[in-house]
Amino acid sequence: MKRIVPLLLFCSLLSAASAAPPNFVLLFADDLGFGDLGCYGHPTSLTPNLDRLAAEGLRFTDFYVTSAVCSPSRASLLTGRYQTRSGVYPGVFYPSSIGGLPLNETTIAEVLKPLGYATAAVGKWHLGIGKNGMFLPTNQGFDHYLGIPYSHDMGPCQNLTCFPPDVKCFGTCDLGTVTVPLIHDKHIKQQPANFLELEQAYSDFATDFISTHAKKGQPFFLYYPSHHTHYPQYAGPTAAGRSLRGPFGDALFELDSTVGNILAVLEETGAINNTLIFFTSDNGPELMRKSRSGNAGPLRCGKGTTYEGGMREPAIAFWPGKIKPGLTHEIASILDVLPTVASLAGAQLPKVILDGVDMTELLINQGQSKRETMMFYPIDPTEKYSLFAIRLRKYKAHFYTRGASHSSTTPDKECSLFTPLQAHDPPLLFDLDADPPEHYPLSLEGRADLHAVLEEIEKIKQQFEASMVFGESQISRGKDPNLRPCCNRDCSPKPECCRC
Ligand code: CSN
Ligand code: MG
Repeated sequence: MKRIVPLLLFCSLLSAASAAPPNFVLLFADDLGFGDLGCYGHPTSLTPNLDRLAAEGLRFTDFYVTSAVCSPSRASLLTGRYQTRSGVYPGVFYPSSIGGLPLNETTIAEVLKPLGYATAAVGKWHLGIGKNGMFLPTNQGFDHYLGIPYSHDMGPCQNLTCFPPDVKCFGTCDLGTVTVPLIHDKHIKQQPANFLELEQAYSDFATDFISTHAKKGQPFFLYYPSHHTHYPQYAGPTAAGRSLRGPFGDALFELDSTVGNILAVLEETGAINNTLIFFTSDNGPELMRKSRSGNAGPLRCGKGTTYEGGMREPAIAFWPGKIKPGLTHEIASILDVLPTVASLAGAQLPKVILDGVDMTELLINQGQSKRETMMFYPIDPTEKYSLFAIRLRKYKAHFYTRGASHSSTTPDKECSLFTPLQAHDPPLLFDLDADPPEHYPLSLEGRADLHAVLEEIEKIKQQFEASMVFGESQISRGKDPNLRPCCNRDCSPKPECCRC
């Protein structure tokens, strides 16, 4: 036996050395909650392909984002760092925002480029455009980009094409700004974007990219942050009316169909056994949209809040032959994607403070997570208030709670916009294993064990806050209306004339 072990080790090292570097497909849903997928228990969602990834891959129950809104969460996913470091706060970028994810931040795409990876992003960027498109994906490590660079409600949408075309879409979105552009690399391809054809265009772009590089034998990284499931929901002719759940369900089904197309091309090209597919979402459901909202399942509140519903997300890791089917209750985060990708590819980590940990052991051997804590920043972090909550193992302590406009209209008043900031001293403490919905704060009376937990959390908080250097806020750099994308550069009157 003793002689066999080194031999096995030698063989596996040899095969690891000769194996082609793995491909990565990173799927990121928008405003999709913990309870929205069929495989997370939603009764009327139609998500056969995502459910397949879950059935044949590893499904997470305790996976976290770093912000209950979009841009900060995306910054953390692509950099492995809390948004406070990169300056992607408070709130989100707008079409006329001056700032973006700083160019000196290192994205996953930039981590992989030196190893010869082909890289592409398709969908919702939302990390800035800036002057001359300086913050677009093609300046952040992606060879190619096709997409709308911010939320698709950031433009007039009362005429957003729904299906069938005579069905009026819901709401009006942001009037008075440019209609949403579809950008290819750095150029506006279409304005306004045609939502009836958008998913097909994204799917074709994604599958062409995979097919081209798989056939060449070049390793690839595809990042697909989808617009789907964000308000206002849309779906093309093959998806509209297909789910029992209405417009939200149809949008989710259309996204799921693209996942199916991606799986099919990975299978056809034989790349599937050498590809890690990772799926999660940017923040919890926008409950203010009522029956057109996502769903946080058993978790409290949603988008905009630091309750679990705002920041705990569905997550699935799929890699046939490498990741065994299963379920994990380990704590993990979008922060951990960059270190994991780097480790699996054999890439160098950026020489900056990283907040993520390598999940390889957890993925491949269903081992323990290296992560014991998760920090919860509000959507507008400041050095004064700093962390709103910390999770340590199964415990979560809230130092502050607050409702949010995005989570209003739920029967739970703690989620509502009209519930102002409340400080908690001692912190509200929950046992998330026993009480995932955070309904029953633990009584500390006579509980030396819980006092010890709080003391430990307090120490972690002090250490973390003392070491956190806030990057200059990129979103507070403000707006310049001239930066709004316009396909008809010198036309007037703007923004109405920005149509091509
Ligand atoms: S988000 O959604 O971009 O997915 O977070 O479309 O926080 O003020 C959030 N916000 C518009 C949005 C505005 C969005 C905000
Ligand atoms: Mg979002």
